[in-house]
Amino acid sequence: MQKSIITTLIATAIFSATPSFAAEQTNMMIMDAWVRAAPPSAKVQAAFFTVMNHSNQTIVLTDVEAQGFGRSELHLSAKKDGMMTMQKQQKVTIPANTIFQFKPGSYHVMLLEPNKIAAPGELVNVSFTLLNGEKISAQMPVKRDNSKNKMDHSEMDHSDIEHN
Ligand SMILES: [Cu+2]
Repeated sequence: MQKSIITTLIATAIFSATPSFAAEQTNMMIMDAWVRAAPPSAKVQAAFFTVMNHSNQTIVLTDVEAQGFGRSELHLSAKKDGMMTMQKQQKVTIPANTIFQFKPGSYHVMLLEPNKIAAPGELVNVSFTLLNGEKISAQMPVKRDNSKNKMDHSEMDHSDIEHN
């Protein structure tokens, strides 16, 4: 993994006309990550976490994949006409020197096509691809949602909404 990152950075430095990311490895941390527990029959799970961008440059997440899931997507939830909806994002931009939250009702990672729904206590390895080609991954523990309005949100986010 380490080697492939270095190779990517070198390749970027040589071939990119605008090597703005090539000078240093992306200084990004993923904190407080968790995957929301779901019934074994669920079709999707959502992952939440905090991204700390410790650099003076924008970080752009362009893709995400998770072990044990056929497909994963960057999503944004929003309230529209009193209904919670969510949309796939082609990218998520983390401004320089910012703490950016993926949280219920907002940005999240949608884990689709589970081999089997991840149970509380298990870890899901989630890996992000950045615009500069770098990959950053995190182990995200599965936890039950303790928020007050979990019923509303978990049901709406995961059962009533179509994913395409
Ligand atoms: Cu979603």
